[in-house]
Amino acid sequence: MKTALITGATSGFGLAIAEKLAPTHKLVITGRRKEKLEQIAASLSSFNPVHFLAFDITDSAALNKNIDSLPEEFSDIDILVNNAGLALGLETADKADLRQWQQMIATNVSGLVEVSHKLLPRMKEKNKGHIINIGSIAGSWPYPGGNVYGATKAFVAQFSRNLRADLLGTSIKVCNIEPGLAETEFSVVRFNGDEEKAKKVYENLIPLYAKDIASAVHYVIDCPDHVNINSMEIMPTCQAWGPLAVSRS
Ligand code: NDP
Ligand code: 8X3
Repeated sequence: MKTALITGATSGFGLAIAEKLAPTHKLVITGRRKEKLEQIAASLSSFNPVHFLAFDITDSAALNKNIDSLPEEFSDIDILVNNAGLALGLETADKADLRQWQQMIATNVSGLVEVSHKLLPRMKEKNKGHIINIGSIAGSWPYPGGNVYGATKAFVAQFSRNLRADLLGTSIKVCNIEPGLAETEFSVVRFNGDEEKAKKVYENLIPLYAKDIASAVHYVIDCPDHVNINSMEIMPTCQAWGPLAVSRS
C-alpha cells in the first residue's frame, strides 16, 4: 500500500485530500494544530494507518526533526502533497504588511521547497514517487492585492516544471494543481479571522469546494505510470477572466 504525506491537512483541501486517500493509502498528515491532527488521525485510521506530525512548516529545525522521526512504517513516502499555504491580506503593495509577505514566502515557497528537498532523495533512490503541489490560478493571473501571494504561486508553478525537467528519465511524477475560488478557511485566514468579510467572498455564487480539489488529486494519482499531468487549472464555473484594466485620466 502506498503512503501519502499531505502538508496542511487540518482543514480545507488538505483535509479533504486526506479523507479521499484514507481508504486506499497509509497517511502522514501535517499542520500546526495538533488537536485537529489528533482528531483527524483518530477518525481516518479506521481505514488504514495514519500518522500525524504537528509542526510549523516555516520552522526548518522542527520540519527536519518531525520528518526524521517518522516510524519505519511511514518513512517511505510515495506521494507528497505540498498543500500547506496561505494568503495574508489583500492590500495593494504600497500598503501591505511586510511581515505578512515574509510569512507567505516562508510558508508557500520555503516550506514547500524544504519538504520537497527532504523527501526527494529517497524517492530518487527508489525511483518512485509523485509530488503534487497545490499552486493557484493566482500564480498565472494577477489581481489587485494578489502581489506576493500570486508571486509565491508563480514560484510553485515554475518549481513544479523545473522538477519535471530534473526528474526526466526517472519514474517520479510532478503535478501542479491550480485551483481558483474555493471555500475553505482560506479567506478567514486571509482576513485575519474576520468571518463576515470571508463569507462575502463566496456570497451569491457556487465556489469550488475542498472535495473538488481532492477529486482532482485522486485523478492525478490514479493516472497510469506513463501519464504525468503537469498542471491542472480548475475554476468554479462562475469564475472566468475579465478584460485587462485600463486607467483613464
Ligand atoms: P485552509 O486555510 O483551509 O488550509 C490551509 C492549511 O495549511 C491548513 O491545514 C494549515 O494548517 C496549513 N498551514 C498554513 N500555514 C502553515 C504553517 N506555517 N505550517 C504548517 N501548516 C500550515 O486553506 P486551503 O485549503 O484553501 O489552502 C490549501 C492550499 O490551497 C494553500 O496552499 C492555498 O494557497 C491553496 N489555494 C487555495 C485556494 C482557495 O481559494 N481556497 C485556491 C487556490 C489555491 P494549520 O493552520 O493547522 O497549521
Ligand atoms: C486562491 C485563489 O484567486 O483567491 O489561491 O487568489 S485567489
